[in-house]
Amino acid sequence: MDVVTKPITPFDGQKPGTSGLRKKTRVFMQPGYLEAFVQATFNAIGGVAGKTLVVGGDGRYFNAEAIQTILRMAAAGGAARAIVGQNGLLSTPAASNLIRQRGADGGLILSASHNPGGIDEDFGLKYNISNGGPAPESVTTAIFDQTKTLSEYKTLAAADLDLSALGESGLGTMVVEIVDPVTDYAALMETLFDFGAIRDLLAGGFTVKFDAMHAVTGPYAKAILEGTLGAPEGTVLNGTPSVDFGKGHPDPNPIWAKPLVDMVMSEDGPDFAAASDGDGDRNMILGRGVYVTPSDSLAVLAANAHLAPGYARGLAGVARSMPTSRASDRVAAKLGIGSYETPTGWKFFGNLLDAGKATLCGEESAGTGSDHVREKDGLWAVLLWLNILAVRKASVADILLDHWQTYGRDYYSRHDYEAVDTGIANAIMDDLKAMTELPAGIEKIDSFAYTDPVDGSVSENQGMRIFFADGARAVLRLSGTGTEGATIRVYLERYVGPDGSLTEDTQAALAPLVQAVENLTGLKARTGRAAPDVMT
Ligand code: VG1
Ligand code: CO
Repeated sequence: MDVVTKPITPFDGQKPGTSGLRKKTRVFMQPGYLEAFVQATFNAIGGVAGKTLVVGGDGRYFNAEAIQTILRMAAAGGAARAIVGQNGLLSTPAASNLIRQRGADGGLILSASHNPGGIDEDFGLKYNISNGGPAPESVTTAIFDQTKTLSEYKTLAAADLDLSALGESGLGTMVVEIVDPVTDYAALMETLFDFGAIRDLLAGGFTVKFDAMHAVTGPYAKAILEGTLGAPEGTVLNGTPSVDFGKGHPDPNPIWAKPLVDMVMSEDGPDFAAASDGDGDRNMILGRGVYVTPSDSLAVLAANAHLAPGYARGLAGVARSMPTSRASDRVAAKLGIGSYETPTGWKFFGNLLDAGKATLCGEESAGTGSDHVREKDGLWAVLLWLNILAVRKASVADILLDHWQTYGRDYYSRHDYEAVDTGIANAIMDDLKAMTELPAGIEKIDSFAYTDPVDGSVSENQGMRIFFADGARAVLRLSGTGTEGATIRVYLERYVGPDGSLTEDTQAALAPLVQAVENLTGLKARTGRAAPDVMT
């Protein structure tokens, strides 16, 4: 075996963010850059000798090339086996499932998720541990430390492998196993949901559109929705993955998936529609005439999950990220089960899921999932909604209204200011933190810190929370997935009880809160922005 050791000078800034390392694709393509991060990861986990790794990505530009590099380095490090999705494709939840099902030691997922792809766009890489979930902070910190001191990396002098041929081959002493990316994942879905009931619903004329946004979920959605469940061909839109996601922004929100939103808002629109993101872990849920906010979706799923066979035994608890609205807390309280508030990023749910404290988890950024894997899962959320719709035989709009009439409504929106000057963004956050005198109407401002109830680890500075006297809440935090300047996220929510006014326009309902945040922070004035770039 021709192991080659190459000297390397550390690269600055290889610090994993909310979900792995994300940089411009050209940054990742610099000689040695990817290699440095991969070697740092291998070093941080005590090497890969004898280990089994799952490798796959969302198919974006540089995905296939990066996989070849990773495989050579894993082989040089003495890994026993690499399980790779055919053509280098694996959705993030499917990768998580494979790690678990195959008892792998970990996995490398190549994705910048909802960020656009292409040579001038974004690329990313993250490491998942043996439970199938994103590496916790202890591991990502160790990786970052390694990137600062690295002096060499190991690779193999070997030609590229054919990633399209299913089956096993050898790379040095490592076995490379190319698997169909969909099969195991689809089988898992069938164990959780009543496919018969969903099939009957679809056969009865209930119409569905799923927008794969030219990203990784296309093959999964086609196989499951149009294949197994019998939805008509054409149910899946933009279903062929492309390296630049059709030059789009594979982020399933009302801005980037606007054509789908327009479709459901028209009179002859589908009964149900959904979209997923670049790597298949996010979901946007729509019904005819209605957009379901991710926070509400989590709450509705928590209240109705028992209608699906995989959750018929009930839920152990529900966890949400801190900026997610408190709608799911209300459901948990009524069910008498645990509810948890974690920092942003799926890695913080891993311990709760492993310990059996939470069954469902969700984030306001269109991520929902359960203990079936250790990542959020876009198609899973779609199937759970379909299962619930099949049992309740009501429209999405009716289910949502019924939910608000039971629990009240948390009017909710996130306003993003993108590519803001980093200095200005930091100053806005610092000023908020330093504020000692609170203006009238504000009860408390704090910086969110989290103590993991399972291992006691503490994560500080996870966003500024502003609690208003009338019960409303605003949160400000800086994105950890952007690749250009800073992105300020402003999360806004206001609760109205079951007897209150439940069907106002969301932005109108939140307008006074937006003004209060502006008065407090001077955000728009200081960034020179008239309006947010994205409102979800
Ligand atoms: C964003 C979301 C966060 C999500 C993360 C990864 O992070 O806010 O909820 O977990 O993306 O999602 P940030 O730090 O930019 O706010 V994915 O689908 O992009 O891996
Ligand atoms: Co994603």
